[in-house]
Amino acid sequence: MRKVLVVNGPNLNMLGRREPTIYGSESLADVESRLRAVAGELEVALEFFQSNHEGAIIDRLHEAFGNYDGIIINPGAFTHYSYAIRDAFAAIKTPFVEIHISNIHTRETFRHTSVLAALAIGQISGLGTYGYELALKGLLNTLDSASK
Ligand code: CA2
Repeated sequence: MRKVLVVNGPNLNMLGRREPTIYGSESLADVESRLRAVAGELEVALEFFQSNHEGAIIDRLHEAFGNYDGIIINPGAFTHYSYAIRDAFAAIKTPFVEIHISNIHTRETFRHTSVLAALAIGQISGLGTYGYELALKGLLNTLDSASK
């Protein structure tokens, strides 16, 4: 069975508790259980990790080295400036999809840049929490194509 790690970065533990107009009303636990249901249908094993700390995310990515077929990450604000997380992805070489709940390209200028996107299979932005499901399907589709 394929294994996928789902990483959520800083402040995403607050999902559903504040700013529903930007991020919707679902909690992170709701997002996880919905994604687990989809993963069950697709016969893929998921593991979830959330941290507000850059180093903890980097440590988790290092631990992921060689242990997952792919990674889905919402890096939160680290998206826009964490060269350290970018270097971790470059080191582990695990294929990943970057997902954002909001459309980062229509928000403040500082959110328009992702320092990770150039290493990603692709980026999903602005489709709400449904984007996690799209990220999973997109990741698996790319992995399937690569193994043919
Ligand atoms: O749109 C996204 O998914 C973001 O990655 C979310 C980050 C933001 O810094 C990125 O620019 C775009 C912030 C997550 C904050 O999540 C909250 C959720 C509810 C209440 C407060 C924060």
